[in-house]
Amino acid sequence: MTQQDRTEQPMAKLFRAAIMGPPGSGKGTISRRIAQSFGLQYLSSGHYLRESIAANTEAGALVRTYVERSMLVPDHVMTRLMLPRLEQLIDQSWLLDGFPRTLSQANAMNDLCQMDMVISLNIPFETLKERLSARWVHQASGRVYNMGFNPPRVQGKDDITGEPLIQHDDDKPEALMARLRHYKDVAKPVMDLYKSQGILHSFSGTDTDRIWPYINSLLSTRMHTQPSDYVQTQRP
Ligand code: G5P
Ligand code: MG
Repeated sequence: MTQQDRTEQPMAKLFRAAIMGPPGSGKGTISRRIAQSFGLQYLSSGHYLRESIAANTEAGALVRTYVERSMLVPDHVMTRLMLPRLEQLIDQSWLLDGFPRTLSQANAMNDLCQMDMVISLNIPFETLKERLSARWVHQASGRVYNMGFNPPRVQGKDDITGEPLIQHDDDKPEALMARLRHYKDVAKPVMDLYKSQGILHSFSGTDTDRIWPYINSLLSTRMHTQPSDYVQTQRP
């Protein structure tokens, strides 16, 4: 294909979305379904933070002090972790899980690009408590299991690698309460911002499998039935 062919060929418009919700609300579970169904790149802030902790760098040691106490990692650390990754995906559609989480992070994102959609999950507190205490993860990949909802094929082992699953310190009860309380205070101004931009879509319920069809349908409508909205000429 020549350069001219490439510049004249129409391509799907980029689609940028984020998913917000308290700890355990199903951001990771739903994000993976969205990424798989709609072919979006998936970026999870929690996963990158755990990766940086596992790398044992100076930055990772700093991050660990916040994550282990279930506190938000400072905004400048988060934007330094996430924005360069987004800059690298300048020509791709993506879905962000867990970022932006504060107003300052949302403003930094706005300076980089305008998002098309923000999905907010509104899940009752009791449901969150039950879920997180049953959650186990595969440390290296970030794959998440739930002993009731989404158990591994072999108890205590990752489905793909067979390696042992672990439970995060921040899923233990005391840490969990603090995370849930703090989430509400910090999320409100972020949601207000996206509401004012007309891109916030909230979903309430206790079951991911019941919420998912509504999210799936919203995204299908946005991405498939209005193709003229999503066509642009590729940059030279
Ligand atoms: P994370 O990793 O982003 P959280 O605390 O926001 O962590 P978490 O815990 O990852 O969120 P989730 O992704 O919303 O939860 O939910 P999930 O993992 O999909 O589902 C939770 C569990 O419930 C799973 O076991 C799943 O299988 C199960 N489940 C899902 N649906 C159902 C259902 O319908 N029924 C049942 N029974 N089970 C279900 O961030 C970690 C830390 O990093 C820092 C913070 O310190 C944070 O605490 N951090 C940031 N700090 C500052 N700014 C940011 N932007 C930051 N991002 C991360
Ligand atoms: Mg998650």
